[in-house]
Amino acid sequence: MFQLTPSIRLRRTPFSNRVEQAGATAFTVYNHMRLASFYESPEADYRHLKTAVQVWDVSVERQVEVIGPDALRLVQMTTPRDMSRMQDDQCYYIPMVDTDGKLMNDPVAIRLNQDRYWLSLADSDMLLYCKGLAAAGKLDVEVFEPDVSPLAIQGPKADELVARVFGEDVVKTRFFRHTTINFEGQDMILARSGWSHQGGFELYLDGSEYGEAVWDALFAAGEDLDVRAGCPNLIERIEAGLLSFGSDVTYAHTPFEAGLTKYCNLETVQGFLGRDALMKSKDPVRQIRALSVEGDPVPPINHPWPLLDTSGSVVGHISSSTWSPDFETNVTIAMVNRTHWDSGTKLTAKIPDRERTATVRSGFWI
Ligand code: THG
Repeated sequence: MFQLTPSIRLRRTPFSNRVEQAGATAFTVYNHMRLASFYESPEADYRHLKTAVQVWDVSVERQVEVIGPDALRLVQMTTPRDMSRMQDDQCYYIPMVDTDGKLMNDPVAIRLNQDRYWLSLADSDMLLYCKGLAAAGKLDVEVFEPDVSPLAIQGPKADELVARVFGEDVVKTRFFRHTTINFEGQDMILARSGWSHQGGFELYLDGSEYGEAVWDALFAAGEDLDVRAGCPNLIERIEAGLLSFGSDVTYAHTPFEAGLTKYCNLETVQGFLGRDALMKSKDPVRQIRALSVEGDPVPPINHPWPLLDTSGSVVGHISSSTWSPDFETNVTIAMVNRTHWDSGTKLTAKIPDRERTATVRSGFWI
């Protein structure tokens, strides 16, 4: 196996010391920053996530802060989701799209007030694009990366843990809404959100210097809840159909192909730069589908696996796949051509070990 060459360019996070102490076994790079994983027991981590509570260092979900009188205008230029009715305590999952209607990122947008937003990024350099729009459009905004690092608290016991550390009231926060908590004198945003379907919160750590104290407070308060360090879980996120930008969808896809149609409000949105292009892309010829792949656990995937029809023609690609202990099949995300995307369609998946039958499903698992 290879190791990552140490470098300041490859940024550590405010929680890196704690994540290392907790036994992180591998790192990937995401937004020029380290994302730790605990590879020893993905299945044990999965069971634990579904029964207890985990703390995930997802600092790599870097924020682009857009602040100023033209902030809403700038954010709306990048997304087909209508931002005009967003409330000050809301989070929106938004496709960000270029003028050709192609995806550039799929962040969570957090509205702090009408003139101030955070874009909590997937893995691409939206800071540069937003700065470019601001400069070229002579917009009255500042665009920068604040010292804000998300920490996810996920699992069925997350409510109990955040109540103990941040106060009983925070559990009243609804899904994709946020509230303000105070930690050691510092206000921070806490949202009910996160990259799992097990419930939970994301704390937007405001100030790296608080990182280890927040981490320690969560672990001290959660001992009897069996709180553990974790990371986004591949098995669970495929079951949930949570897309990974760069894997399942890329710069080559429209939000319609990504299955994000419900976040495209082309009839009402004003000032979105990709509107004309997306109006022409409403009927995609390929789209994200959930598939189950038969047989024993598939090997790890590091390149797209072709999907073939009965004549041997390529009709799609698998982008994410792994064994699910709960559903006792290989849960899979794929991009499938319209001719073969109906539920129940059987395809041949060219998986490195051998060819296997894949069946298109009507939806994801959870
Ligand atoms: N949280 C935060 N930032 C992030 C992610 C996150 N940035 C990177 C990445 N994840 C962005 N991608 C997603 C994908 C799905 C969701 C959130 C971010 C998500 N989707 C809900 C679902 O599919 O059930 C629905 C959201 C909605 O209805 O608005 O949560 O996880 N801070």
